[in-house]
Amino acid sequence: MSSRLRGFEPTDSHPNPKFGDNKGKGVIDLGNGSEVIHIPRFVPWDQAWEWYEYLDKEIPWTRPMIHVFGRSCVQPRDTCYIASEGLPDLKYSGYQPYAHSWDDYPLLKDILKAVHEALPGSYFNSLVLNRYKGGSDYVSWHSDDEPLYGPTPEIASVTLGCEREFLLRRKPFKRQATRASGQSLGKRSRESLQDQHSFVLKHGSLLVMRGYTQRDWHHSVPKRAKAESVRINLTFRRVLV
Ligand SMILES: O=C(O)CCC(=O)C(=O)O
Ligand SMILES: [Mn+2]
Repeated sequence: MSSRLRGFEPTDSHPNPKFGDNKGKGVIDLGNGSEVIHIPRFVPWDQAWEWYEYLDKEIPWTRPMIHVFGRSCVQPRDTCYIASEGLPDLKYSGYQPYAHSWDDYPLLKDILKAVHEALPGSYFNSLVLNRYKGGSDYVSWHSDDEPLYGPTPEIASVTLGCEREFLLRRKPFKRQATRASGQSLGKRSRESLQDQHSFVLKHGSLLVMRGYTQRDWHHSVPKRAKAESVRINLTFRRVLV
């Protein structure tokens, strides 16, 4: 086994190693029209490592300055933005990333195709790539609720390399609204109104957030104290035109 693979041994095999193998797919109803889909074995192990190697080397990663809560800081992960031509500009935390072309990175078109095949009816035209170089790189609590994605964006997130924890937390005003309503909830409703969810996003996995997840929930990839290796994340979104 190469040193690249140390610590990343697959915990389960790929009995049917082809694209779109939805084995292990889980659909989590978050309630109130929000939904998460988790496909742990979206892409076969070796294929995912080929993608990782290419992206780690070829993507023009940057670590920009961003502005959060009135303060400037360096974004705590590398990033790159890809978008189809003619879309409105993306801007977040006071930063407007340069939109690279899909044509410059043919592999990204292949990955996009695989994501579209796994999610019939979906359509993505932009991609935010993130590279977490170790456990101290992270993304803090936020939602991808920029107006250019519309009210119910679908966001498909592929993980390559080191696994990381991904957290979802219901936004506070929703929790207050639910309690204030004073309704008595049945067992199923209580379960679907759980306020936090945690996923371990493994090498080759796909996580999808749908419906009102961005309106009603925050998500984050927290820091990890123990030393970790590099994780590359691809977050596909649809910018409305
Ligand atoms: O790395 C991840 O899994 C999430 C990244 C993310 O939330 C974002 O880029 O908006
Ligand atoms: Mn996000």
